[in-house]
Amino acid sequence: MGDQVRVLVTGPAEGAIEAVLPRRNRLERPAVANVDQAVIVCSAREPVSSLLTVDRMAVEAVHENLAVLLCLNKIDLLEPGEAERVLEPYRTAGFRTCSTSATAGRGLDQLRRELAGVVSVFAGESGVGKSSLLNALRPGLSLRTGELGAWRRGRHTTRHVELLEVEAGGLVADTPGLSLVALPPLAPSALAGYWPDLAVLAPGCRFRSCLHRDEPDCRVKAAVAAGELDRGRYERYLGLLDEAERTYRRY
Ligand SMILES: Nc1nc2c(ncn2[C@@H]2O[C@H](COP(=O)(O)OP(=O)(O)OP(=O)(O)O)[C@@H](O)[C@H]2O)c(=O)[nH]1
Ligand SMILES: [Mg+2]
Ligand SMILES: [Zn+2]
Repeated sequence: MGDQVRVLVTGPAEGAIEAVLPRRNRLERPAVANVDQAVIVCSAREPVSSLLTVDRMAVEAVHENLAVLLCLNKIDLLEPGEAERVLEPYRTAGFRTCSTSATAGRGLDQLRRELAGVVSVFAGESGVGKSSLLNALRPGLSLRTGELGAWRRGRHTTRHVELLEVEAGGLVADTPGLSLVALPPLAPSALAGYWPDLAVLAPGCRFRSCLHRDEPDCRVKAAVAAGELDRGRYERYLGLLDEAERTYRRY
């Protein structure tokens, strides 16, 4: 889905596909090609999204040259100021963000603007409200949405993918998936390159090969200590770094 083709027009309403044009990218889950942006949807209540999952999806998106929009949904369940606290580290990292409530109809105009004219794929844990958001964006659409289970987790309601047209020529794929791409294990030394907030600091480290963990004169660690880099983001980076080391060696 999402392939661009060259069509030979053979009549007033007729054509034949001559060629499938080269793909800019191709995601595995959902299987969509030529995507411009990943909309990573999360929620801070019912369910509480794992930020590790959010960060992992952001790595995958940056790896695939996708623009990232982080969308915090279900803000109707949050205290004032809470949405800002969740989103702030991501804005500082250079990602675009928005906060929405699909059920209370909040933040939808901004989300519409972010989707205009580009091909987006919605990703995020089950139950965060991806299908609900698309339904809210496009009145008349009725994607199935799920009840939350006993643990306030979703139940993987969406099981297939469709490209849907939203405002102003934007196309959106709802997804059943948690992972955007099945990335081969990344080299540990390459991982930080997919974290925009770490990557900008790395040239300040003493060693070019710095992994920002145990090395002396590390600009990244200094930034965490000084409160310039979000500690949560940094710790999740360290977690994925360990994981990269385990899986890359085995690969
Ligand atoms: N309070 C609140 N509930 C919401 C909001 N958006 C969605 N929900 C509810 O959350 C539940 C899950 O919504 P879905 O849209 O099915 O979630 P999904 O992300 O598509 O889930 P999967 O298809 O399983 O990946 C439903 O009961 C929705 O009514 C919101 O903004 N606020
Ligand atoms: Mg869904
Ligand atoms: Zn470093």
